[in-house]
Amino acid sequence: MSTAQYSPIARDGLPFWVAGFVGPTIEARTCREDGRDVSVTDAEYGALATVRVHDARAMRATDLTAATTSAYRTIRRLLDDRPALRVARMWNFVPGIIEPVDGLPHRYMAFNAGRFAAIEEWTATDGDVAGWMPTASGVGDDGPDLVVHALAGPYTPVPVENPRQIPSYRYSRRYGPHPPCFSRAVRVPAHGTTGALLLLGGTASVVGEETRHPGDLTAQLDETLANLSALITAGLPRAPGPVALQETDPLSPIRSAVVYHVRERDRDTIERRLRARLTTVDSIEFARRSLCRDDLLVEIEGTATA
Ligand code: 3EB
Repeated sequence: MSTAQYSPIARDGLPFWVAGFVGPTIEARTCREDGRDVSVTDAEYGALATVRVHDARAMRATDLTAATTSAYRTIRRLLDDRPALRVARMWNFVPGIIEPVDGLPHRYMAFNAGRFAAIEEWTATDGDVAGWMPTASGVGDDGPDLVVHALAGPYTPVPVENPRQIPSYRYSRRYGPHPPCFSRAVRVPAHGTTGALLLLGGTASVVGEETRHPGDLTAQLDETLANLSALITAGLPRAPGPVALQETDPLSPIRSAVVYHVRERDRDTIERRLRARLTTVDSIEFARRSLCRDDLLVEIEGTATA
């Protein structure tokens, strides 16, 4: 499907477009510490930092929370050593994300508590939460490890919220004692051009803070596309000009899409519908994964450009 070359960067679940976006690798290092692999790839246009916490699936809730905070602190420390870079986007792969752990219905809640604590520390030094919060994906993993990736670059990412959705960090306690913490998208300069790239975080059939259309794949897909349209409209303001001459399909700026789907058998249906709706994309990747709510069937992330 995608023809992008990923080679120098260990993929570890990262989408193909990331390698093309950061450009050639300058230096890649990995070190193993107690129970974790920590790696940084310095590239021409930014860096990728990854923390893999071994066997997080076997952890108690409190240990998973602490391990998550610690992974975020490690990423923060790695990037403090690179003061020109700022974090634009994170990927979180949480083992057994919607399985219960100790008193919690889902392991995602233990993860969210740890991420919330870490982001609170970050904002204590960086000021207003909404002023810089990275965009993210938070999905499941069938393996035993917690994997957290951060993409940082030599720019100030501009966070974008979706007017159809409550900001994740203001979710009510219905979705757990600590809210998730991510912006819906960030806008960054594209490498070597004056154009902007919108990094679209994981987008699902969530309106306000509620899941819409539980159990209905095509309705969730259409709601997700409506969310992506609203996000692109909010994040990529159009040049002024006669309306008739402007692009009318709000999804046409999408360049890459990554689709996470819960059930293997839904892939063909999703692909057919996306091929019809995303007529200008360069690549669509599919990955079967659990999602962070047990009533979601599909989530889409990617990039868009004006
Ligand atoms: C939602 O609240 C559900 O936890 O990092 C999208 C993007 C979602 C990121 C995360 C979760 C996360 O919209 C899906």
